[in-house]
Amino acid sequence: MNATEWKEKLSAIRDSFSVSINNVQTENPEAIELRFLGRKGELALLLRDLKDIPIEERKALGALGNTAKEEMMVRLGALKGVPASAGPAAKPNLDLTLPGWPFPKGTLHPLTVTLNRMTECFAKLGFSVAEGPLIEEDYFNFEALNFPPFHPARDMQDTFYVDVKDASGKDMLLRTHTSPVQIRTMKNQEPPIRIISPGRVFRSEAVDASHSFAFHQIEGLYVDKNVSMADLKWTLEEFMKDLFGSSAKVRFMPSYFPFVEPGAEVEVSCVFCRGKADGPRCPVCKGTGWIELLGAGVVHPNVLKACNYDPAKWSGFAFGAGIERFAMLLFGISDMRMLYENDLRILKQVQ
Ligand code: 2NM
Repeated sequence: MNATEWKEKLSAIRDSFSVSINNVQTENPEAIELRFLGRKGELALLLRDLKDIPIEERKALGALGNTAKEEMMVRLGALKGVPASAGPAAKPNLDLTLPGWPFPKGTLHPLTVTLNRMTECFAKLGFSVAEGPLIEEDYFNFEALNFPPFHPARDMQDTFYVDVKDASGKDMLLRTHTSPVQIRTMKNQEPPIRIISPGRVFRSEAVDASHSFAFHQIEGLYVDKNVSMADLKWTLEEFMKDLFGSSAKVRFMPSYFPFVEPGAEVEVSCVFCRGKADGPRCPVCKGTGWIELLGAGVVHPNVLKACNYDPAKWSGFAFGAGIERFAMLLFGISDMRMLYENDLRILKQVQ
């Protein structure tokens, strides 16, 4: 037999296979399978004949034969109710009660979990979330926030400037805090205002265990009639108790931020050693019993004026915190850089 004859024979087998398949009412599928695909079936015999054909043609013919065999199997399978594309599942001994493939679930990043928990605490107190652009104008990031013209925080070494100018011809910058979101909100809305603004901020700083040039902040703002330092203290106390447990205490230490007066650094009682002076010195609070976690204060009248709020009518409090610092405390992470390295041992520890 030569190659041409072999091909003709293959073609004839396919034709009679088709005829049988179309007459399946009179011929059962098992009989068709045996006749064409069985060990001594027509196709097997034809493939055996390949040995008489010169080697250089044999390969191509073998491939044709195999294609024909696959087609026949698929068509027979369809008759038996097995889907043609089912692959391994088409095997007759399929046990549907076996356990499925492991399908590992992803986890939320510790920073996301921390932010979600903080947002949830403030949501209960009536704060909604506000967001804004990462690339800001000098006006929203500094000027409206009562930064004096030559304040060191405006200096090139703290702020990343971008080679794009705003409408007033000043270089745009990467926001150094999320306060510009609060300014934008106040300019667009009348009091009462109760918002938190979480998001990424940028500062030109050397990276170490507690600093990064790109980190995350959450800031809060409440403006209404007669809002005072007492409201601020109550709000932050409630927040800390919710996040760290009901025994958490809060204390205020006087501090300075251009956009508030008075300003305070807010400390929470150490959640690790609970302020016990005996025993080994606590590495988190350094034995002081207190951890500095937020900056806060009563919104400066100049900030309210910049937003066209009358300081005689309205007052407000504001606060700001780094989300990384909270994440490190909540999940016992000692080095901020671990939050950015995507080591699965860090990523998988939550949930
Ligand atoms: C802080 C500390 C104290 C703050 C102030 C304002 C605004 F827009 F109302 F003036 N937003 N955030 C603020 C106040 C932020 O972060 C350490």
